[in-house]
This record gives sequence, C-alpha cells and structure tokens, in this order.
Amino acid sequence: MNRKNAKYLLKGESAGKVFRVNADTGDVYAFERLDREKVSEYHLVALVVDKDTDKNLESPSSFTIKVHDINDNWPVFTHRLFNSSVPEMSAMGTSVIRVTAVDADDPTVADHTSVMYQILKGDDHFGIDESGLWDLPLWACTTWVWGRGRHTPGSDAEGRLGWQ
Ligand SMILES: [Ca+2]
Ligand SMILES: [Ca+2]
Repeated sequence: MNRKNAKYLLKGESAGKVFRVNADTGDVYAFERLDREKVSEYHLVALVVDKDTDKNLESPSSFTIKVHDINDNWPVFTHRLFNSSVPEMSAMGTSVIRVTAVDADDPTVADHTSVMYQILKGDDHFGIDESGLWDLPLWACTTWVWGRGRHTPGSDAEGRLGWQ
C-alpha cells in the first residue's frame, strides 16, 4: 500500500461530531466532553482510502471506544421525603422505613456507586444501618448519604415518621 497516498476516514454516528480522525496519521481525537452516564460506548469504522481515487486501500476496520467511568456523581435519594409510621410501644429494633439513594456512576467500578447512610437529626432515638434501613421509633429525622469512593456529600432527604 502506498502510505503517501493514503487518507484515513471515520464512519459511524459519532464520526465527525464526537470523534474526528487526522486524515494523514489516522489518530482519532475526541472533540466533545464525553459523559459515560449519557453514552458509555461508541462504535466506529475506520477506513483507509486512496487520496485520489477514494478507493479502499484496506478493508474497513470496526472498533469500539468505551468511556471509562469517573466517580463524578453523588448519590441522591429516590424521594425527597420518606414517610412512615410505627405503632407506639414498639420494641427497640423495630424496622420503620427503608430509605434508598441511587448513584448514576458505573456500578461495575469499585466504590463508584457505593452509598452509606447516616442520620443527621434524631439519632438519639433512631438508628440506621448501611443499607438504609431505619429502626427504632421516633418521628422526625434528617438523613444524608455520601459516596464511599469520594467521601463527598450527597443529597439530603427528610424522613417523617409518625406514631400510629
Ligand atoms: Ca458516585
Ligand atoms: Ca461517572
């Protein structure tokens, strides 16, 4: 193949927009900020054609670009307000509510989506375990979560618990 006369081209939905190729060297560049939470992989086809005739000099080659996750999302509660009630005289350790927070990062990467729960107010009457299960009765608590990987604060949620 006469490399001097070769020109590299890129085909695919993201070609020319998200990714561009240097026609002379074949190097592929990203021209947009990539967000794994929006598009996690791109499928492209690379072509080498003759500059003059545009004929393929090699058979097209398909390749996939996977976007590597970074831990850039905080966990957020699935609800702003969680409501629950519990009978009076309930025994200590009675489960009253499970709060849930989710994290948009890649769950297959260690610690990027792990969530811990903590009660900010009301922890003299309530306890919470790491899975978000609240036990012991009282009635107003504020809880928050954070991503274990980054130790950055997540969102706040309020849990209202009332006597039945
Ligand atoms: Ca995260
Ligand atoms: Ca991410």
